[in-house]
Amino acid sequence: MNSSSTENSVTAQAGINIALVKYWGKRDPFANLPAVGSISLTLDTFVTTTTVCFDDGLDRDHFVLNEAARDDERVTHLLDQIRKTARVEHFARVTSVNTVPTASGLASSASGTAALALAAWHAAGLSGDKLAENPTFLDMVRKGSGSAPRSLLGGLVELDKETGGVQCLNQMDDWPLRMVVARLSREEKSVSSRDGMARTRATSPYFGAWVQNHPTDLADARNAIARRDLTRLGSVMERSTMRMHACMMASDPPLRYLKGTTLTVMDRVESLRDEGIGAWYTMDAGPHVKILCHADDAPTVVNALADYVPSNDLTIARPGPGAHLVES
Ligand code: 2P0
Repeated sequence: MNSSSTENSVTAQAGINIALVKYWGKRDPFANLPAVGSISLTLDTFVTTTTVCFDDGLDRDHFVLNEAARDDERVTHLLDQIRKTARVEHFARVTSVNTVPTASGLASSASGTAALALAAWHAAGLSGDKLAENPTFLDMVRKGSGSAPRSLLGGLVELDKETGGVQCLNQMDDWPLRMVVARLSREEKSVSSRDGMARTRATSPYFGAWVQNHPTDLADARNAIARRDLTRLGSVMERSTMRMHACMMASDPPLRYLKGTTLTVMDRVESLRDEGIGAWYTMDAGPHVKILCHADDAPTVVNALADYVPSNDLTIARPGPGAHLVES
């Protein structure tokens, strides 16, 4: 690669993805291989846009996130892997703009890792399309964040537990689903997903049952997607969500990401269903609630939550594309 310049500056963008069938727990913490597979929906609304430039004028990596300089081990580690693969020695300037609340359980690590890896790969002069099928690239992305490989592809995506590979199950071009995102906090989570998963695996007596029952959730979700059966898919999503939270709550010390407002919103979603509106909730490693519904029902869901969540914190997200390069 040529030395110092900004001509190798590359920008990539990736959306967050929300798991419908959840990933929680690792079978190999070093390789960051999951104990279970997962199925997610990539969204178009909360995205990370990241520019990377390797520059021989730098004496260390510089990372700026939303205009604030940060030291982030995961960024440096990913850049180290790219440098090794591309035989590049220069440090990098990384500028990232995240429209997702960082580290609050809204999957910012997935969109952030996917955008960083894609931009850095190309900025280092590495080539290749279909990177979501490239084992070296996938390995780097997964080590950065276990859920990040899912953000490489758009629509409904399955991550295979055995291979770590991802595949698109449905591009969602002709299935108008929406995720209503109810943001219930701006606080950073107190226990990272990585630490939470390790604690759950080490101490929750339900971890074995979670892993053992998981293939049924995956199979039922795949089946629902193949039939475009939203009612079935929503039910499986809620079941997987509650099984994951039950498993982590049984850890020692207990791990609880859900807040009182989370339960209030869950109650309202259930009562919406009693009123005949197809809406289903899911929560990740944070208090926020994401509600899956048909596009036609999304405004009704938003109205129903208006008494509990400020309108600025309610967003109707559409299915989005996979990580892609954009003009700098
Ligand atoms: C998921 N979560 O499937 C699950 C549901 C949170 C709850 O993947 O340690 O930041 O980097 O593999 O990807 C969040 O975990 O964790 C996550 P690491 P990651 O979306």
